Amino acid sequence: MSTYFKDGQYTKQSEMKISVDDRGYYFGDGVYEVIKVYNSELFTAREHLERLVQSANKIKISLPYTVDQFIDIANELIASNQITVGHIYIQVTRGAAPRAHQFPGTEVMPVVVAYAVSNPRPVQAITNGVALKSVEDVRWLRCDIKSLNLLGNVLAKQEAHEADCVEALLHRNGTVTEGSSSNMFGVKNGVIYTHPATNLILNGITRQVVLKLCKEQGIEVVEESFSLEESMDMDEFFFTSTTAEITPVTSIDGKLISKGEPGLVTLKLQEAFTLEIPLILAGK
Ligand code: PSZ
Repeated sequence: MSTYFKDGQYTKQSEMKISVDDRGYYFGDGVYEVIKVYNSELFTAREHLERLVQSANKIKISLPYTVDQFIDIANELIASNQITVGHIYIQVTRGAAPRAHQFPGTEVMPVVVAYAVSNPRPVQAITNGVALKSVEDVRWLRCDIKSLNLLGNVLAKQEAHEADCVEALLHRNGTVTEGSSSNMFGVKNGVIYTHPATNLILNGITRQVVLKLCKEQGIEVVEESFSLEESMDMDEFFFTSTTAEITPVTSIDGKLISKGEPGLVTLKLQEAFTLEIPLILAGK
């Protein structure tokens, strides 16, 4: 039976109580983070929690805990649930109050929930690559906020799954933005292209690790948007996220990319990423 954290208390999941008046439930009025755990240790936790602070600031929620307190909570969940490889989920909503769109009074406190789950690295997808389906990006214009309001992402992912694809390749009027839960990268003539970190994408922590690795490996990166048409013509394609790490793309809308196999630049980055995990865990 897994232990969850809510508002300062550790409780069995089956005994957790959340108000039906929680604004997360009514409006998706909150923010969240997913932090990977390797070897029972948090990976890039500070980067994720600093982004949580920024997301909360952008929607005017003041977090009840500091980054260090969140790290303590996450480590307690790893220990009490005996997680070796998995992830921590943390969400903060604006609190529980009778339903009204405007913010409740300052007496209403944000509600913090966190839990830990075991899940292995997605070895098969990472090794063999996966298929993408292009889907129009109809989300709002603040995709830089990691908000609980995920309906656009949910519908895009479902559309991809219904087409037997693992992820949706989102585009606004033909310009590629990101995935439904990932950042997208194309490789052409040895140069990596990815959408700049604007309001139209979430600036992924894995994206930032990959950009750092590119610099170290001497791989040129151009943070400029590209079209869906250009995507089809890339030599290689991959996407990144906390759980997907660096997942190669072998087809887009049924058209093979890089002959349907992970490309060499992608493989080089995957190797560098795997080597980076113990270094980051050791704080180097
Ligand atoms: O378990 C999963 O499927 C996860 S864990 C995190 C994500 C998926 N995705 C985060 C994400 C996202 O939701 C969107 C819209 N864009 C990019 C990303 C990648 O962000 P990082 O690398 O920080 O996880």
